[in-house]
Amino acid sequence: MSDTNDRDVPVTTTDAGIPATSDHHSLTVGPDGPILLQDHYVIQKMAHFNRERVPERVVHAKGSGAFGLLEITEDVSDFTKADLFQPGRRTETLARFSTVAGEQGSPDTWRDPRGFALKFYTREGNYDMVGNDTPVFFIRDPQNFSDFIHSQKRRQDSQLRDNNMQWDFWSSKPESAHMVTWLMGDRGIPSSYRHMDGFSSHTYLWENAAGVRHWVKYHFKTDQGIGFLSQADADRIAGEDSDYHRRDLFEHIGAGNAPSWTLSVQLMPIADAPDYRFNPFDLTKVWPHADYPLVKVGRMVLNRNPENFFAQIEQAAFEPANLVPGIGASPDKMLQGRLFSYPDTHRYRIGPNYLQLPVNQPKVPVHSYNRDGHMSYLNGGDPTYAPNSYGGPVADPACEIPSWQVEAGEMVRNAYTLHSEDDDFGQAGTLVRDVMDDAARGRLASNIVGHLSNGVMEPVLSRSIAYWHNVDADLGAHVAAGLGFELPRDKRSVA
Ligand code: HDE
Repeated sequence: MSDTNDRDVPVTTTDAGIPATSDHHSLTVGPDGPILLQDHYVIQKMAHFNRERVPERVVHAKGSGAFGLLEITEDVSDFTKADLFQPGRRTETLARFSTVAGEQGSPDTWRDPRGFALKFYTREGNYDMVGNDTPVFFIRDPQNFSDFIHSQKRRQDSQLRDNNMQWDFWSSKPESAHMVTWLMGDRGIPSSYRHMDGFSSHTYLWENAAGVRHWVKYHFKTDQGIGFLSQADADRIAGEDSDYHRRDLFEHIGAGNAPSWTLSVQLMPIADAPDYRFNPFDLTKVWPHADYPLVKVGRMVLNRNPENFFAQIEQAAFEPANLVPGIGASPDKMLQGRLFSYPDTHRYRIGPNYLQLPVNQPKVPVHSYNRDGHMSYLNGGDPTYAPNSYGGPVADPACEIPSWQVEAGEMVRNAYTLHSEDDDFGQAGTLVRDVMDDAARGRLASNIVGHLSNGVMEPVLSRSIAYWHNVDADLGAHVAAGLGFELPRDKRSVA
């Protein structure tokens, strides 16, 4: 039986590999009669079609990805023993870039942070660095995450997005000011995924072979240069091509124009943290480069498009808890929350054996004691329990990921202990006054006024003007004037 026909193409089959006898007609009684239940092929096609969708990501639903390599060009072995960061090491990599609040079909050019999720298929298992295109985030405690996202997505009643909701949340949470300044500025709408930076945002922990530890923050600086879209251009493009960034990435890589990023890190000796002038684990803050300059590590190149978007990108599962020896977490409460949330979302969205899917499988043998579960096909053989007397795998204490000294204390629900310069508006003001130039400040004010002019009402409006006044008095005055407000001075303190 040949498995090709006279046109030398494969013969259509059912999912069981059985040759199909027609690509056009269901099996009926006579040409005009009813379809027969025994037409297993047409039933399988219709039934499978009804089951093609898996739940989209609850955040970061719209995204695109590519494969490539991370190459370590410098020697940072004094700071970490992690194998993938050793001099000269080249590691296969998967990257997925995304917006946050939009659904799968939403425009790539909406104003939003961009996900910058990386999976490194290292020789010690998968290491996932799941960051964003901003070095900070809106909130400090994971308990607020679902509330924050609810305020950015769609209303319960109209299913419409609502700027008033967004500003109600932001202006009620002054800790969001630094990130909202990034978001309302030029970085809020990158011109392409190739023209944006990536950051760990969180602080992680590195340990070298001698056990010396440093807190670390990652910076992936685009080698293409930062590019951004004006609000007007982004709005126009959203109507012309909702997949503008997806198309750009796919077509540039397809044409051999591989984008790259230079990886550098900031390193803080572990002993510096307790007395540093602000909490170095506070995700709403950056570490000034004057205090902890960038140390170059290597280069990431994305040079291979996915062949099957659903299998390789839609089902890709990134998790900050995938930490390999030499790299640890940190007391950052947001990171702590994420260590749980990502594998939880994958078990729900894809299934308990999501790590057996080719795109999520490590490139090294797996010897875990897990077994069975839906769609299992890789679990190892017996014994499936430890300890055992029959040659089962044995854990290696030397591979413990680095940790830190935790002071015992009462169980409390509190904000972080304040450091001398902990505040909510200082770094946002520095970003506006010292990092942005006049033109960027002008675009920031215009973007804020434009966003606040769209459906935001009292008491949110006045609170939002006070919020911007607290970031920077001139900016606050520009925003107030842009909205036709002249706020009495005493009204300018934010709650
Ligand atoms: Fe996420 N985030 N996140 N996030 N996040 C998800 O996991 C979560 C946060 C980021 O391309 C989800 O697979 C919590 C910060 C990226 O597949 C979910 C908190 C940063 C992606 C989740 C945060 C990120 C996600 C939804 C507050 C930058 C897309 C789908 C503690 C440092 C990854 C999924 C991809 C996706 C949880 C905040 C980045 C729900 C609980 C901060 C790039 O698990």
